[in-house]
Amino acid sequence: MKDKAIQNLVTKEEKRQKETINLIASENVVSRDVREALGSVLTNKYAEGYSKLRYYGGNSIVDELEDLTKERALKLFVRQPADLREWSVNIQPYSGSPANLAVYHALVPISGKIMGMELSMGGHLTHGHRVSVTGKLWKQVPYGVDKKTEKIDYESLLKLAKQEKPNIIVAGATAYSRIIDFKKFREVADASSAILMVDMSHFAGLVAGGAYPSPFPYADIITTTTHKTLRGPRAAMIFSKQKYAKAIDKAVFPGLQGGPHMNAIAAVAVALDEASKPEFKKYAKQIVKNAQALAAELKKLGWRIVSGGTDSHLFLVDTMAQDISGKTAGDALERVGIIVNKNTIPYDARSPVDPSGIRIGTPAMTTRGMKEKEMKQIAILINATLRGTKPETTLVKETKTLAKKFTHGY
Ligand code: DSN
Repeated sequence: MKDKAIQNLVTKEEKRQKETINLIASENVVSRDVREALGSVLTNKYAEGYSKLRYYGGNSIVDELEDLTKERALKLFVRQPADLREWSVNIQPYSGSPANLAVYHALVPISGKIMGMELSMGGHLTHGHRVSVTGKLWKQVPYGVDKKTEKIDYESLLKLAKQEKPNIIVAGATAYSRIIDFKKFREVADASSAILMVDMSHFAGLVAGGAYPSPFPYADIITTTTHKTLRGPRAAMIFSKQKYAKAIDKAVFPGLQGGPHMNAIAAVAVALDEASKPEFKKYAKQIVKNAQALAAELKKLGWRIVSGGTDSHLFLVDTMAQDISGKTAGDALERVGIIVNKNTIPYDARSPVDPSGIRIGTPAMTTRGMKEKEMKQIAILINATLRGTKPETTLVKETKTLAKKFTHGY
């Protein structure tokens, strides 16, 4: 790169990534092919509209690209060929937030109700939170988890939906470690005549790899980002049952977006093909095994894991149970090279800027080649850091040595 200032920052960031242990649940390490597609000449092309219905010339090749990407997306997630006719997919959303916004824009009248998991319980801003535009244009009906089990209580969910009659119910979360029962959500949606949307952004890769139940037999709409467990570029997709497809397409373009990022779409196509391979199934299962091993080891070392464990790629640690705030814990871990994010835990009495816990996820380190043995080592490093049982300088060295052994993907 001729721009030395930027090249220098890219090189430094690559070094930082390789020398640290990345436990951010929503991050991953994409393949070289995904990066090549992102950096390709496709970034030069404007393609407002949809395949064969563009507002610019020169789109015959990107039309092929868009069609192929959609075909790959449907093939990966809609397993039964007979069901393929039922589903449509829009692969133009720039990322998860605009994808969710497009769904509401298409299907929920302004001031209508979005029933979504409360942010502090593990939901997402775009599930109707008041600081997001999704909570300003629409009214959120928030649901949470049971105080004792810290799991979704489907009876309360049903009661709330019947009482509030939301227009749309969103199943999905950013900090909920348990399997979501999509069949129960379907029953709740049917009982309240609501549309059922699943935001599978966090666990899409696990669904693709068969390590998490598929929402496709139950949902009307499924949104997902492509850069988390799915291990693609930063982008998103909206799957919808045919009867909603036209409204969704119109909401994405011209409703909310301009020209699609064709380079990102090409990278999504690459990631979708990678996710269809047998190795990806192994990868998805290993992500869950690693999260379970890490949670179990931390539990053994005396840390309280929210809901007692995990069925997925992530879990929450209640650091306040040991009198350490989430921010203090996150900062201390970052100083030794372990990257997590501070996170609220259900019924948190503290604020999101300094909450009671941290969120830990395994997709990135699993891509880099780690297995259960390394999860045990990471748990020991986390425990020593947070309890201050070893000098920070020693922990910095131990973390770096471990991280540098696992750089697969770079
Ligand atoms: N910020 C993402 C996450 O980390 O879960 C969701 O948008």
